[in-house]
Amino acid sequence: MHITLISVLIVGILRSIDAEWNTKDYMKREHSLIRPYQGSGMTIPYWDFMGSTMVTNNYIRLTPDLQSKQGAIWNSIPCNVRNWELQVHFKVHGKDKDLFGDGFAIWYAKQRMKYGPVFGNIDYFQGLAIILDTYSNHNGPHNHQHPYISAMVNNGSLHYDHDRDGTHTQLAGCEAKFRNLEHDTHIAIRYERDTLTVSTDIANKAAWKECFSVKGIKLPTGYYFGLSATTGDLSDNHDILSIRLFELDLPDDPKDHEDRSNILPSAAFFEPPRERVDDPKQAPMSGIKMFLLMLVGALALIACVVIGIMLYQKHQENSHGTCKNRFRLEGGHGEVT
Ligand SMILES: [Ca+2]
Repeated sequence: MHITLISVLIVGILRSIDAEWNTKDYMKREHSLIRPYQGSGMTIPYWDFMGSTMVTNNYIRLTPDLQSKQGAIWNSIPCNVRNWELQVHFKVHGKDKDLFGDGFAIWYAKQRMKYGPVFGNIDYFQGLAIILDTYSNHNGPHNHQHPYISAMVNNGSLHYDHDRDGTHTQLAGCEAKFRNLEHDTHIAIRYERDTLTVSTDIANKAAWKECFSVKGIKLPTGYYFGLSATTGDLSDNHDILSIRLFELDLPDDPKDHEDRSNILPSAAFFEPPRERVDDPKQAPMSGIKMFLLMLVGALALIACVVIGIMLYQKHQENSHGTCKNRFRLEGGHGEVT
């Protein structure tokens, strides 16, 4: 009886470990939101909600598929984890096949529980925004398709420009067709050693696909996680099924003990506005590749010239030699006769 119970427990523990990325990464319950959502009464432990947000047994609906709604949920505990990964299981869906919006955003921000124009949160925010934009606002030439996932880091001085879909303040982005899918859709935001990597699992393959990765991102500790969504003239259901925060186990990170509580959010690299690079991660790589290719080319050219000269000299020597031999042979004949 006891043995069965223990083995069931062990199997259960092993399974739960297996489901995570790294066995040494720890899920932080106080920054996560998993079913059953509700504690005693109507409250959700560690989370506050506002606006049109509706909590059901199976999902948290930030906005219904109705016009002019905004809703949000915010973690009530500041996050003091230095290296983390946030995994969000979401579902964006609606009646209309062609007309829908606006999308939702995942925040790691200083201020929480505020209404505003940026997907239901304040403009000039401080922190990080991962924006899952389903509606293209700009009328000019499009440099990418929607839905579109992008990242923005703000120290409080930048304005999110809806008319340009935030393209001139984004760090990086990728197209992602995550809307109205029958299967589960997930996004992972990984912040590890000042590198921000956003991946999606929207192809029903149970595997992460990298959307983009940006180095040189400095985020303070002590900010709050939140999710917000808005609808305008166009609408969609923006549902959150679960939020899981993992503390990444990086024993070799020397900066792990550096105090990050009072720094301002900053990003070393910004994408040039309007000039969409196909893959932001490969942009610096191709420069190095080009240089290496040119170097190899130059070396090959020098080698060719040197070998050419050597061959020419050898050829000259050989032809002289042949002449000499012939002369000797002919000479020899001459001597015999
Ligand atoms: Ca938009």
